[in-house]
Amino acid sequence: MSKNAYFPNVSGISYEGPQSDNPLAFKYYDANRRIAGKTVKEHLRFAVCYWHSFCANGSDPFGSGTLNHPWEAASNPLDRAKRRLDAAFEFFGKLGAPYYCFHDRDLAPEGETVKESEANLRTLVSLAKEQQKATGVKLLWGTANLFSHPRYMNGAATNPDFRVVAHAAAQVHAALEATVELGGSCFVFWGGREGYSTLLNTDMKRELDNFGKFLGLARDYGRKIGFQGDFLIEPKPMEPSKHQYDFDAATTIGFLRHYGLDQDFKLNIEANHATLANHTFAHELQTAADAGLLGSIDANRGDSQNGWDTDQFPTNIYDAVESLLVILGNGGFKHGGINFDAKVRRNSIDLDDLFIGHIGAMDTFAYGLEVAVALIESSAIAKVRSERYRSFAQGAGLDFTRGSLNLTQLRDYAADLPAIKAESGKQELLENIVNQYLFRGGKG
Ligand code: XLS
Ligand code: NI
Ligand code: NI
Repeated sequence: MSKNAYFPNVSGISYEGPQSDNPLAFKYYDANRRIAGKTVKEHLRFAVCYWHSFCANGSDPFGSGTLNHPWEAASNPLDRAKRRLDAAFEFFGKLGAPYYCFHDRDLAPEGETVKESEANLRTLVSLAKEQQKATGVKLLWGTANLFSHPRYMNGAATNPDFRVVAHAAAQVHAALEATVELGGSCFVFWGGREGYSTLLNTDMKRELDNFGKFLGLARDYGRKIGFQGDFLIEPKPMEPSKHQYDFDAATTIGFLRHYGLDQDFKLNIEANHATLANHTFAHELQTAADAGLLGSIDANRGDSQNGWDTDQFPTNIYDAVESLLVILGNGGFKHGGINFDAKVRRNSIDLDDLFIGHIGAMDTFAYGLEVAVALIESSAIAKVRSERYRSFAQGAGLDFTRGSLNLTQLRDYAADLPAIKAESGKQELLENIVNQYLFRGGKG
């Protein structure tokens, strides 16, 4: 297949700077620019997601597909998968994306039997391996789609029917092998239908125990076949289930610790899932980071006027700054990266729109990176924040921090205190500082 078969109008996306009017050029993402000790590309580790970009056809609950992608024009599912792979790698190369992510069923079609599905996946994995070698594009993470097929309507690892649990295990078994074969850095579990609709038919304790057990088995097999990266759980509060077991970061951290999985599993935090849980993206990232479990992110955005996973491309530079402050504050990504779990709107039907969506998102995070680095280097925010907690850095406050005061000693300390003078939280000042760096474009 020619390297120019599906996107003939686009030769490649390059950096042209903020003054460029070319919609098919980066205005801010300058991949090889060095900042804070690394290139922008190394900091951000962008990944294109296979499902939204190459598998989805724009259908929604009210209407059928609108996108009519040329790579879908084959009647045999395996041929379609091969064409899709060619289109995907042509796109990754032209965009300059260093990574991609997939579900097993994005890459290869499900067969009639477990064995047939495994064989289909192996066929596509060997082709993907060749493409990776030829282009240098790498796999950020793989995952198993344990939610689309009707057999999973009552859950996968948390299904009340053991046969379905075993089927889910077979799928994870193969998806792990695929991920290892392709050198993926992470393996994700998004608990699509791991949850329930009504307690009247649900034994929640059993389902959670089964889920914990299942993930432990996946970890054991992954490690056995040489997977050294992070296993990741992607929290989401709802949709498709009414109650999802991995509601948010805090819930998931408690789950991982309870089942002894927190040494191997970290979190993949998605922006739109955070807002669905009534949190900010930054809150979820910080919760994961504070637990030592921030692994990777799914970058996208929701819509503030409605309550579902609209998976739009992220364009909000303020959010990008806030999230990168947490990510950089945590030492940056190790195995993870920024996966664009985002799709063009169903009326964005030009093939160019797929590039344009990614360009905007990559520019947003590149800009956010500049601003976040400048803010961190200036210590403007950190100074105000540490000043607020200075009373814990000395005297009785330090003793308390070290755990050497009991409740009576605290009482005695308080009894001797003169009247406490309250201090300002300085929120507006801090918000203005963030804006000040945004106005300057992050350039100190
Ligand atoms: C759905 C999830 C899904 C995961 C991968 O809401 O975001 O796309 O990222 O299974
Ligand atoms: Ni996601
Ligand atoms: Ni999502």
